[in-house]
Parts: sequence; structure tokens; C-alpha cells
Amino acid sequence: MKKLSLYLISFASLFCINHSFAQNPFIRDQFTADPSARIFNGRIYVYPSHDIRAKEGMGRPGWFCMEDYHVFSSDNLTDWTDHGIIVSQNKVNWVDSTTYSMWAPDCIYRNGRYYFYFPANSQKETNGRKMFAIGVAVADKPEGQYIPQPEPIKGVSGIDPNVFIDKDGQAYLYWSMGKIFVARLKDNMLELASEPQVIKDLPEKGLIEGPWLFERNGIYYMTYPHVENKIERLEYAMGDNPMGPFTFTGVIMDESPMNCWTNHQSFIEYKGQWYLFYHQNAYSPKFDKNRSICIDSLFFNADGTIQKVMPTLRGVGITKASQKIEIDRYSAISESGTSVELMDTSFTFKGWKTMLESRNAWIRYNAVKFGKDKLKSIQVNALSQTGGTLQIHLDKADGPLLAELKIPRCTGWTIINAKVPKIQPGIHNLVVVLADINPVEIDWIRFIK
Ligand code: FUB
Repeated sequence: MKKLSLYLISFASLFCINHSFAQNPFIRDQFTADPSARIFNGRIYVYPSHDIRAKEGMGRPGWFCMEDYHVFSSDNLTDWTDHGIIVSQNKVNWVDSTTYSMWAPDCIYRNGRYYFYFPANSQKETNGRKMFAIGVAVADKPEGQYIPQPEPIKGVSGIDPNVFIDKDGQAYLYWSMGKIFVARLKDNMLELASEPQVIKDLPEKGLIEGPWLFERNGIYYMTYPHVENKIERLEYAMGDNPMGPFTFTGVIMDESPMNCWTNHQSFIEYKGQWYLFYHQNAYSPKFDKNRSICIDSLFFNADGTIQKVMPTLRGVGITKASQKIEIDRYSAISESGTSVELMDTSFTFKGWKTMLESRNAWIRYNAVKFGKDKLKSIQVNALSQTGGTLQIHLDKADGPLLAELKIPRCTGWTIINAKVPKIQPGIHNLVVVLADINPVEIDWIRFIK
């Protein structure tokens, strides 16, 4: 019996590989894009696209390169489990797997089954061209095993499927191809029940794609990325019917400060808070077809309109004090003397470091959870060519001093420890301050029992 359970554990660990943390980006070991977030059985599942670096012979050079999908899940928005590959192009009969074109997917639950919708180039040519079609793979658990249907959905040509089931049980399929289309789905979730129609009254100029429809308090929100200027921004239109008409209402997120040409959104309400999932290219600043998914909180005004979301590095969720706290995913920094850089530009998944370079430069990291266990010390992984002094304060830069750490002169990363006083259990912000003029670089901090 013991042998069997050991076997099962190691078998499971092969497929439930990774834990990541909900600072932005929140998947930190691979490129991810186009996040479709869903809540199934009280747990959040995110179905993103999976960007990879193209090698010769893989699709179109300099373009998106995507051959499979993973699904990630979490029950606290902080610890994410990668359930591994759920669908890959070479396992779907109708997909032309020379094109690496498995773009933005979606997934929905109905009658005991999970329906995973994905676009890809079909082997069949229409008027001499390889067109995008939308396929469905079906599973009886959110993480699979997904069985792809032998043919894509008839009557649909396009990308970025999104499915919405209204309160009366009617399901709708949205997709894009320059414009946004909608059709009713049959109860089997695999066939259209109505002719596709274009969603009208959305901006006419500039590419529109990536539809995501949700309902809140009787208002139907049609959200989509749109190129109003040079690159995509997230916009929305409000209506009182899933098929429209919708009235253009506003911008949810401005164009990427990193110049990522695409963005792609989804929305969930989880434990009373709304969240926006989106992507940018933090791990690939020079090539925006290798993207990374992010989460930030979303708020509505009393009239149902959406408040604009500013992308943050801190993201959402609570970080445990005993975890490595990557303070470079900060909540706030001093006006001068603080900056953040990649640890290694040739391997960006190593993450970032914080540089504190002038006296009283500081960085604040919000929402760290201190439990009842007594924490004896703090560790800082730091580097300083000159030797420098750091102070760790609770809640604000002039809040209670938890520790002062002398970082010795060093040429490599060094872990320094200092004792800390009793910290009241609860959620606190942490502020790291440079207490002298000697620059210090910081990788992470954490508290030790
Ligand atoms: O990920 C490939 C394409 O880029 C998606 O399908 C679009 O929504 C855009 O994000």
C-alpha cells in the first residue's frame, strides 16, 4: 500500500510540477499569455496560451510560437500549481502542427464536463489559405485529461474563443477575426445553434480581438483589446443582452508601458473581490511575442462602470513572511535612489533585483502575513561592493524598526541574518531602507523561525 501511494505521489509530481507566486508576472518559469481565468469548485483555474522561443522550422520567424497549453490553479491567488500540458498541437487531428498557432483559449463547465476551446490553423485550406478554426477538447476535471474533438466547430473561422453561459442556461460563443462575432451554442457545447453575427457598435477603426464577456448585476460587459493608437489597450462596452447591442464605455487598461503590442483579458470575482487577468512582456522586454500573465484587483463604480486598472508589480494575494519575499515586485519606492533590474538579461526567469543607491532610498512591499509562530530572525540575500547598511521597517519607512543589517563588502550574493523582535500576527507591509550612502543590491528577504 505504502509503495503504491509513494508511486502515486511521484507520478502526480511529474504532472503537478511547479509553484509560482502571485507577484506580477505570477507564472515565473515559462512564458504565458492570454489568460482565461475561471472558478471551478471554489478554485481558480487559469488557461493561458503558452509562448515559446521559436527555433528554426517552428512556424513563422519573429512571430508567435505556441504548440501546447498548460493549466494553472490556485485557491489563494498566491500559490499556483502548474498541472502541465493539457492539449498539444500534435495530438489534435485537424491542426496544422507546422504552424505553432495555438492562440488564446478558454474553458467552461457544463453538465459535469469541462469544455476547452482553442484556436489553431487548420490543415484544410480555404481559398488557398490556412485559416484559423476553433476546436474543443472535453474533460471531466478542470485539469484534464482533455480529449480533443476530431473536427473544429463548424461555421466558425477565427481566433480567441470565449464562452459565456447566461442565467437562463443559454451558452454563447464569442470569437474574433478583425471584428468580434457571437453565436449561440447548442446544449452539447460543440455546435453552433445560430448563425454567427458581428457585434455592432464597437470602435470601427483599429484591430479588435480577444472578446471576453461577463455579467454583473444584470449588466453584460463586452471587453476586448483594441488598437486605438499604436498598440492594444483593454476597453469595454456595456449592454443588457449577451448578443448586444453594447455601448462603448471606456478603457480598462491603457497601452503597455513596456510596449507589448498585445494584451488580453479575463475577469473573475473571487471571495468578494473582482480581479483582472492580463499579460505583458516583463520576461522578454525585447521581444513582445514572449509574454507573461499578471493579475490586479478590479473595482466598479456605483453605476457599474469599471475603474481603470494600473498594472502593478506587486500583483495580488498575501505573501507568507517565511517565504522568499521578492521585494523588487514592490508596492511603492522612494522618489529617487531605488531601481529594479533583471538579475540576468540572458536568463530572465532568474527574476529581478532591487538596487538601493542613496541614503534613505526605500522600497515597500505590501501584504505580508505574519502568523502566530515566533519568528526569530530575518535573512536578506544581498550584494554590496562597498558594504552598506539596510534597515527593515514595519508598515512604513518610519514605522517600527525590525532589524538593521550590515551588508559586508562582497562580490557575490551573500545571505545576512539579523534578529527580529516579536511581530504582531497579521498582515503587514515591509519597508527596506538604505541607512547609509553605500549602495546595496537585494535579491530577496525572508523571516526564519
Ligand atoms: O496569443 C496570440 C494572440 O495574441 C491572441 O490570440 C490575441 O488575443 C493576442 O493576445
